[in-house]
Amino acid sequence: SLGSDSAKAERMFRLMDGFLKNDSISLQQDILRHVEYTVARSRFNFDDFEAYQALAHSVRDRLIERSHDTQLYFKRKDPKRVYFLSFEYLMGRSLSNSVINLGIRDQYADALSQLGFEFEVLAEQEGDAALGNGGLARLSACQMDSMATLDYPAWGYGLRYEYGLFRQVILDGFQHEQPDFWLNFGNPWETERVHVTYPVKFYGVVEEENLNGEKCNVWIPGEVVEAVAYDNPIPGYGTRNTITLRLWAGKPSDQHDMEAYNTGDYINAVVCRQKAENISSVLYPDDRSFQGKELRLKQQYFFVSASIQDIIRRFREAHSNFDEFPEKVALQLNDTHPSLAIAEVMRVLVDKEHLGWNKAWDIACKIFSFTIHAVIAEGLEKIPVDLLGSLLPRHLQIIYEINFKFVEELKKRIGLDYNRLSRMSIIEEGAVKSIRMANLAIVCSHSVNGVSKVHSELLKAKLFKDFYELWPEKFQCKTNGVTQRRWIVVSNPSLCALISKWLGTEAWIRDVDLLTGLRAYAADPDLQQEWMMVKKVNKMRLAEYIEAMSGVKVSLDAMFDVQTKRIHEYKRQLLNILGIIHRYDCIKNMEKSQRSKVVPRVCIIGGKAAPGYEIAKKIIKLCHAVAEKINNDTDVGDLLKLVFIPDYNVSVAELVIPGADLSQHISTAGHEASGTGSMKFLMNGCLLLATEDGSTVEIVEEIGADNLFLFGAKIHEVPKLREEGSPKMPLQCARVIRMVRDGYFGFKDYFESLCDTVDGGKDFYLLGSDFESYLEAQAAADKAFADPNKWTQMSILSTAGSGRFSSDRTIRDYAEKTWGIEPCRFPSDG
Ligand code: BZD
Repeated sequence: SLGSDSAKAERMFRLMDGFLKNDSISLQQDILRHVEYTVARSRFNFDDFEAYQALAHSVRDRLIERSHDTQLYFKRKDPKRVYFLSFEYLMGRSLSNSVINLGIRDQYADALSQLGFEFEVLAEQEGDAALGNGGLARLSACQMDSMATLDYPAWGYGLRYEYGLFRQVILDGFQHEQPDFWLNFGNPWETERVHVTYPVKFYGVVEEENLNGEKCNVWIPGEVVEAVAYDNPIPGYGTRNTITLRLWAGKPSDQHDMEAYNTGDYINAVVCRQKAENISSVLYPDDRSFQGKELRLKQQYFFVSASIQDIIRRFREAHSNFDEFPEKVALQLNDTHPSLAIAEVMRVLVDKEHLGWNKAWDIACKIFSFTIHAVIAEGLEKIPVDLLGSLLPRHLQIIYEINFKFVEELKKRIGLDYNRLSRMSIIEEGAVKSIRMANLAIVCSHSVNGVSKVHSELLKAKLFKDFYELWPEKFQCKTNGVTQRRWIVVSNPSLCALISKWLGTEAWIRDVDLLTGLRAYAADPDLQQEWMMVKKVNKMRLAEYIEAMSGVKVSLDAMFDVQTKRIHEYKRQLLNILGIIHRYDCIKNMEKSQRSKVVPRVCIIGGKAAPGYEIAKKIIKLCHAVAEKINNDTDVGDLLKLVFIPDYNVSVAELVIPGADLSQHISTAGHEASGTGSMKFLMNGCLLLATEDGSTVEIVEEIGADNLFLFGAKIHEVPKLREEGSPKMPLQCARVIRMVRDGYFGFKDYFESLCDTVDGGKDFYLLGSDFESYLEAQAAADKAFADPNKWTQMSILSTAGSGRFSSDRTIRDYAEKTWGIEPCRFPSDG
């Protein structure tokens, strides 16, 4: 009989035959069971995609098991938890990453081969989860992997967009955007929690009510939308811990529609219900700046409100006194996008929990911390007061109150310095009165950080100088990092095996500092030989992909020179293209006898332009126009090729990065907050050609200036160079611009405005003044590549020095110094 709870649990465990097993027969049985009953295909007749689906479902079962264990364990231990709030996550594919983190990749590969399938081929069937734009979103994904691996009691919260980042299609060299309806073929990783739903309110009015003799504010909403949770398991590596990324989707709220049904307008009521789903339907594809659009604001509040309700519900399961809230909860704001959470926490504590304002504020100030990813004031989010007031009337009142109290306090500290007071105010007066979300986040957070050393210094010296002077202790630096699990183990298995062989251990996968052990062998001819072989194999893979995508055949002996990232003027893909034109021009004008000295190059560019970003789109077109000319010039042949890789995303990055010899990170100094692509290339033994910007400065500290190719103006030189204008555009630069202007690559009129950005008198991004030193750095790279042993040594040293740029280091730093949380590891070996 089922007497006690533990007897019940015991019996259930026996009925289920213990946990899922990972021997080859069990895995095969599991996969076939999913083919037959989940995918509903005959196990005697299913294709690769169906095999992938079944495989994914069998992996998902194992993830769910671990996730249950982890959650129960957290519940029992009740540690302080961190809640990571991010509007965007670029997870990419999950299959390979999951089986590697679960430690059962080889078992699966084995099981599949006995069924006549190849693991790698099935893994290719998976589409990317692209719920984000660029660096910020991929960083969130890397950090989730580290939080799970380091056993931190963490949750990620975000939005489940139905349309992820648009797919880039190139027609005639022009970018076109196509919707990414990524859920079309189902998503085996997520679990819909139909019972985890919360109402989210919008519009309406605030009324004052009398509650036991005390005045209190009651918000009567005009619209209510239900948020439903979709849970995505994030497995750690070498641990049983599996944490959750909870994404919210909109669904209609029954509550709200009652009246419409009663008045008989049935059709209209049903149509209105659908509006609710629109909230989470599409990701904004622009990573440049804030969007003062109502839908964007609705998305932000929707995700914040549902997350806060969920966090408070979990807290209440074990606690009744909000004094304990800061001991149990840390909330991390990933940029300003989720910073309405501050007003929401205040609203809940004051209006619903009836805590006094000061007490509520004290709690809020202890739980929030804030990461800034922007560099310039224009990149900071501002929300028009009118918009906020109509959508979230109570929140506007709360923000006014926060600001009033802050400014009063400030006056006491700094006196009546009205200029400074108005700069620091959360409210910006002016043509469009707005809320400065960054100011709100800084005022409330106990920690504010930049994402690299130079960025954090810039925040203190420029963007938030006034705040730094007021609260120097709040300002921190947390240099970004990326996860070596995804960026070496998953994407470069041969390099992974080689590293483990030479270090004599796989421990570096969890303890990445061990990579420095490779330094001792950097000059060893045996390692160099094997290292070169690995690179060759990866270049081969990439070359095949390039040929399939663009029809261009490339030589494996050439240097693969890659610049892949979002297209932005400040990232200077244009400088790269102008450099390529210069290289082409030089080859054309060279004596034939001299050509044997040219180091052959394959230049690879990839990235998406925001749909409304005209100049960025012109850069893409120019790249194609130049490629067309060069690649069809038989006279130049293998000495130079240029290819544009369309639809760059996480899974394409996993193929491109391991195959690169050289990668370019050439932003105008002072414009890239950190840059994380460079870290992935570095881990894969790719040499960097870079400006001293963002995290490159720290990469130089780690691997030494001799092991990469630096060029260009330094951060402190930029303002002066800009003031001077571009007094003399170097001849070489002027010449290549002229070629574009003269129609050498066609589309002469179309490129005019693009050329103007360089030689039109302003040259804001300093292409002209950096051009010569860029060419010098390129020449130095050519020279180094001509000596394969030297190059390989530099490559080994790059990987060896990449440990500091692991997100494990970043997350440990946040956990220990900012969140005040400790690992909470399920007692098992993983
Ligand atoms: O964040 C990027 C920075 O530009 C990089 O320098 C930095 O390495 C990464 C990670 O810290 N910022 C973004 O990716 N920003 C956005 O994607 C974004 C999205 C929406 C609105 C504004 C910016």
